[in-house]
Amino acid sequence: MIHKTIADFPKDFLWGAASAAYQVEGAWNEDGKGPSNWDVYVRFPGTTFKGTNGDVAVDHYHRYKEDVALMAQMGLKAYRFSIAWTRIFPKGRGEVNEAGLRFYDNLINELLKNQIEPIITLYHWDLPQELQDVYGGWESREIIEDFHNYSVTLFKRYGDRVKYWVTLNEQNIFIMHGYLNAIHPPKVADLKRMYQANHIASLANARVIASFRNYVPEGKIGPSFAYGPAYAHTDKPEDVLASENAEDFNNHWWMDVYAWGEYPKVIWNYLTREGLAPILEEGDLEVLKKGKPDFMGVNYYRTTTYEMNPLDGVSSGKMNTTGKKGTTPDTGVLGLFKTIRNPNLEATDWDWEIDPMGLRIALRRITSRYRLPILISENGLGAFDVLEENDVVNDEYRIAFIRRHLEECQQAITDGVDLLGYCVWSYTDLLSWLNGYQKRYGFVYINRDEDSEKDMRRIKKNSYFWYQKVIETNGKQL
Ligand code: BGP
Repeated sequence: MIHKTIADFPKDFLWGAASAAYQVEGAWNEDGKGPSNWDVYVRFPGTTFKGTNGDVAVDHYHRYKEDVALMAQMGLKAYRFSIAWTRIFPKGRGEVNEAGLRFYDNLINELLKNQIEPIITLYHWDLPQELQDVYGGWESREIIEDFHNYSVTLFKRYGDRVKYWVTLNEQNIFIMHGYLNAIHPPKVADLKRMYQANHIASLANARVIASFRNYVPEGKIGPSFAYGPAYAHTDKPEDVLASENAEDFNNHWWMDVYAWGEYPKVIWNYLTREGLAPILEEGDLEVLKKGKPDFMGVNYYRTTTYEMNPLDGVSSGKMNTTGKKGTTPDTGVLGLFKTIRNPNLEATDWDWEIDPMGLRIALRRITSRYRLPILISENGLGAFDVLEENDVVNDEYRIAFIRRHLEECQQAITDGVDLLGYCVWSYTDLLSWLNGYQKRYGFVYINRDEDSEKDMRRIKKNSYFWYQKVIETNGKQL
């Protein structure tokens, strides 16, 4: 669709930026915080890039006032952050830790004082280790009750001040990396277990959304899904079929459940034939159906292009965690699809294809299929930034990246997409789970690297000043 004129961004558009507790806070064992699965996992040799961990991260726990002051100066309208479950319940359940609750009280109040809308993520991957040890974390139905209790504690405490809530961050990623690719905790590679853990996570998600209505009736809640729209490599029908397989298998498997409380039929059938479908208990589907979100949160980084994969084709891949371009092999599911590099797109140093129009396609597909408002809860560019003399970081490539994605958001709004906001990943530089500190995303440079914490001074990159202008003009000046 080529529009003759283009719509403005809505007046109350949430110009935001995002982070996650483990990636920014540090203070991993302070003020009563218990250990999370990530606190434990990073200590196993070879699990993260150069053995990096979030013990100190970028010290946001101690420097949050300085960080919020920078947001305020920028004019940021919304800040998405996650709460560390282990600060609130050090053991995941049982006694609540008042000091943990107070930290987020202070952060929320500081944001509100500066007219910044807080967006809370309930779960951004840092599971209480105790729950992993006692009952196997997401593999046990016990977690549904514990996650509910933790979430309700937060609704009661912050619901008077916080309107926007994200339930699970990228369930598709933490489940697949944790139970299939074995690169996140609990480092399992077992499809059957993966689908079961995923089903339990979906139940936990839906249950919490249903309860939310009782505690924060005016609030808005939804999951954040890592949506990578599928493209067909060629117009050969078998490649189109492969991309349909991928869209159903990698995306609808989650989003249909969020929006409709139903699993996609074709994939359900496939998994049943393979003996991999999750076990449904009585009442499960009703729970799922009661968990309809107010919006679909979308973390968009890239599209993926597919071709048909024979039954003896490619089945496993490896992630590029070094930033050495061109080191990601193709991957796939036998008989369903395999990935292939899209020759029309440039890629980042970590081989993530850059596709701004793919974001419009993502927003359109969600709107057509689910008719839900959308919050872009993450989008951004991981790059090697260089700190030049006089504290200058000339990240023109990041400006170009975000500008192009925002242009496509505006096209999507003109198409009729109900877009609530756009959160750039990330506000400050932070720890990338598997890629260390060298893969930077922030508007604010943090002076630290893998080898040294240095002084962790905050430095405004050029993109900071650019986004400031974008917000000031409500997107008129991109
Ligand atoms: C998303 C996560 C974020 C963040 C981002 C960038 O999947 O929700 O926490 O890490 O991706 O990914 P990476 O750090 O791997 O470059």
